[in-house]
Amino acid sequence: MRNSFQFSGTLLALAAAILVAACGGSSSATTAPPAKFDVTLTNLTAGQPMSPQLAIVHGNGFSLFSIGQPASVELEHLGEGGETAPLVTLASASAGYLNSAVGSGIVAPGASSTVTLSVEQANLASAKLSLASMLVNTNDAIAAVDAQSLSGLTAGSSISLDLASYDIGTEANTETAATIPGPAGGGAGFNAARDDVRNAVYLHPGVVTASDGLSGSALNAVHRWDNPVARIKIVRVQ
Ligand SMILES: [Ca+2]
Repeated sequence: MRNSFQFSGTLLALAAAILVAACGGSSSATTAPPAKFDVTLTNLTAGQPMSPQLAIVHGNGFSLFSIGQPASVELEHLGEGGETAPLVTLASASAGYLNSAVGSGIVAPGASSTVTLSVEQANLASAKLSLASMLVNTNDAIAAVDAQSLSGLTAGSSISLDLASYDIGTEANTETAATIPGPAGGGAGFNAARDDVRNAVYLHPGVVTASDGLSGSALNAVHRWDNPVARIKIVRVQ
């Protein structure tokens, strides 16, 4: 009986040790869930629908564009035709790429659209958000933010940013219907030609429109804008 009792006691102690080890192991092996961000784009313009926004989270090693430098062909696809896939391919092949999301559809003037992005905790310190959307009643205008840091956002906090418009410098601002893919023109999007005043990204000077006498322009006064053209709100929801 004594031996049996000792044996049972040993088993109990062993079981307790395993339980403690299992609990301890489970606790230490649990990694914090990824940070999660809701990014909402609001179109502030009167007459410029915006293409589905592309939001990219990245570290060092990726840049959407550089002022004064030529746009990538992939950004040209977005800026002339609202296409996001080429830029997603470019970004995802870069060293700093973390995640991306594309809006669900055209963002009408006054409307908003939200995408959600996750970032692993280990990558949070260097995480940056870049976002771009085409003003579709233009030749090659985008609303954009380049490399906004996300590292300072704690769970439950948010920041809002006003977005300027950029001319990506890949297409002359003729404003003709044939060159404007949005509803004001119904024309073509991307073409490989680079015929802008300079082959570089710069702050957009705005549209001239037929209302101000630009011959052949498919645009009128409602398509004009002043900066900012959009606002984004970044909420860290987790
Ligand atoms: Ca242009």
